[in-house]
Amino acid sequence: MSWAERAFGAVQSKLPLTVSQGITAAYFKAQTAYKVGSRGTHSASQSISLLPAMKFKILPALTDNYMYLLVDDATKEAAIVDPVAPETVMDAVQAEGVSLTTFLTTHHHWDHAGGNKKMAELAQGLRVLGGDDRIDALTQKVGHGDELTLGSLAIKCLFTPCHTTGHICYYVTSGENTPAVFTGDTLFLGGCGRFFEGTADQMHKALVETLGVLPDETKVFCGHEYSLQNLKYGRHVEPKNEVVQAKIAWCEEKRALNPPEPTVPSTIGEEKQINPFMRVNEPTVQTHAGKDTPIETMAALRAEKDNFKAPK
Ligand code: GBP
Ligand code: ZN
Repeated sequence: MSWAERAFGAVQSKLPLTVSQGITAAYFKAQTAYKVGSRGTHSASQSISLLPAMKFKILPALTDNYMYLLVDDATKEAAIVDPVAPETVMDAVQAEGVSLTTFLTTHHHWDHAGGNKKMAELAQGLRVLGGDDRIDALTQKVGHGDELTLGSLAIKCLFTPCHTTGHICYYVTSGENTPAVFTGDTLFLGGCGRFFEGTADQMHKALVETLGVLPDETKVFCGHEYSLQNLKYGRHVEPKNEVVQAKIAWCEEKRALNPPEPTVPSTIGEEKQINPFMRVNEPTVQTHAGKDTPIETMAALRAEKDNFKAPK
């Protein structure tokens, strides 16, 4: 862990919320200006259609965050996942000609929920969903299994505490369409979030019992572009896993473009083949960890990944 991450952990746990949010906001703004410049973005924005009903727009924000605009094509009603950069969101809403009615907040961290207040002022009368009282502008606190609709789309809330105690993933379906899930900082492409407020047992439940039972074809839209560093850790855990190696090569191509392209979405089926944290039942992964139960393996992997430096 770097000094900044250590400091962040201390800030998250010890200080009153308003103070810690101010410090965190300043930290993210400084990092973004330093890493991508005041006008730049870390990735190209990209549109994806799961025909006929769902459309997604991937909107990069800060140094490595993703926001997602989710559109019901039939009614042009839209939801935004983690709108940390309100101007970017409003531009996309206008360009797409959609009507924004809903914020889906995955968790209270500033780089996800830090735009809620300003967004709620820019686009009034919206429903703001989330699973944690620390989320700004919340109008509807949701819990496991809660369902809502966005035009013809059905959205189901999946409670996945561990990275934070109130983390929610949002599972979207519509008839015969390929389903999608927004996983915030619980499941990343090839990795998972740090256990800031939870245990290995909880992450195991989240990844294996809650997300891992979704249909294999489900598209996974996660909260950060961490794919290459995660996959390089995955290669360290399972050096002989050829699916991991192929995915590293594919991600390297995407990230070498100018501007770099997002490596999201993956799918649940793919994650089960490449993500060591979803593979804690595999003998290869348990052997690497030197453990013989999935939960001990999960704890050992997370501890090792916390200090892992991916080779360039
Ligand atoms: C990286 O860029 O190398 N591995 C990251 C380090 C999510 S953001 C940053 C990090 O710790 N990111 C968090 C995480 O869970 N990563 C998964 C992993 O490292 O395997 N947050 O808002 C995090 O939730 C945050 C903010 C964390 C500021 C640290 C700081 Br400093
Ligand atoms: Zn987070």
